[in-house]
Amino acid sequence: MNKPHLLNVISVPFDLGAGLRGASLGPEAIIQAGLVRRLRQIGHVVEATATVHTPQPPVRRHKTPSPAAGQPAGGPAADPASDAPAPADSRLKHLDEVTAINRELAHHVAASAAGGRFPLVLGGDHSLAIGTISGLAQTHRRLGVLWFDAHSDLNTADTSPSGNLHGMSLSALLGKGHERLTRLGGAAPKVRPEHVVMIGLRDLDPGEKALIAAEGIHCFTMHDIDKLGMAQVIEEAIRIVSRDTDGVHVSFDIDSVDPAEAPGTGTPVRGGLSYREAHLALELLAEARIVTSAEFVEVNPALESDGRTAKLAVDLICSLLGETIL
Ligand code: 4U7
Ligand code: MN
Ligand code: MN
Ligand code: MN
Repeated sequence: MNKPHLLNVISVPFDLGAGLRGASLGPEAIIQAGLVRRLRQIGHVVEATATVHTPQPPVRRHKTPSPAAGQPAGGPAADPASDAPAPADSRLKHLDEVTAINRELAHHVAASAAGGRFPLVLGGDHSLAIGTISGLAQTHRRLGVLWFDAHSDLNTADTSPSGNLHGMSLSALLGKGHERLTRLGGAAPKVRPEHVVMIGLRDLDPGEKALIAAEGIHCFTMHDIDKLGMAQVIEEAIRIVSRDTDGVHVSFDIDSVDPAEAPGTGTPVRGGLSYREAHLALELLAEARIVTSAEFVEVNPALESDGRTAKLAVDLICSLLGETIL
């Protein structure tokens, strides 16, 4: 087995980055499916499991006395002390909440990584990658990122068909989009396009395709996986993310897996990774011993009755962390 890790399991019951509610129940379902026991069986030391909650909304400070009862309060008061100067954008749904939770998450992840721990984040929706990776960027200046997803999450307010921030997290990390997201927890960009590899893609919007072409982001679509096989895809992906990097993060959107295996997710797309393809990818990463942090997101237990998607997430996490068949 790999050297045992000191693991910090960081649960984030948050789903306002997605269009459907319910991914906030993901962390609890994954823990209930036996994650911590399985990780300990592999030999890892699981330290305090933290839960990151949305902080209380700040008390609005008004320059004038509060409006009389019955009068509209107007928009949020501008707070000169805040480091969030740019206003919200109506095309970015729940921007305030997404910003707040990701700031909290970035603090947790930065502290964990700085302490030499392996941060394992359980989502929650994929907007949380902004906090996770912004936190990691504080200790990893040249972070490699393996992004498993049916989608590329490369929209911005200008290209998003939905306004949902879970479809804009990777673009924000690359420095594209609203500055409250791109500059969260440190200067943009948090990762460089040449250090990102996407695996499992099969549903992209036109603006996302344009950004991939413009930035030259390495992508292994389902077509590439069908053609080359997962073993070769991961071999090439490992080469790319370990070239000139100081850590490798796995951002695993459960909708990368085929909906037949992972029905409990908000944006399923048919034609995804098989159960074994997903496991093989993560087993090969465990063997390569390059991964320094991970997040598993978009498990939505409200969309299924048998808990199979949370169970799948536990199995996949254990493969990534060195559980072997023999
Ligand atoms: B996920 C979508 F339009 N591209 O932007 C969008 F198809 O984190 C979906 O990968 C985004 O699950 C899916 O809303 C975000 C849509
Ligand atoms: Mn995603
Ligand atoms: Mn997705
Ligand atoms: Mn999704």
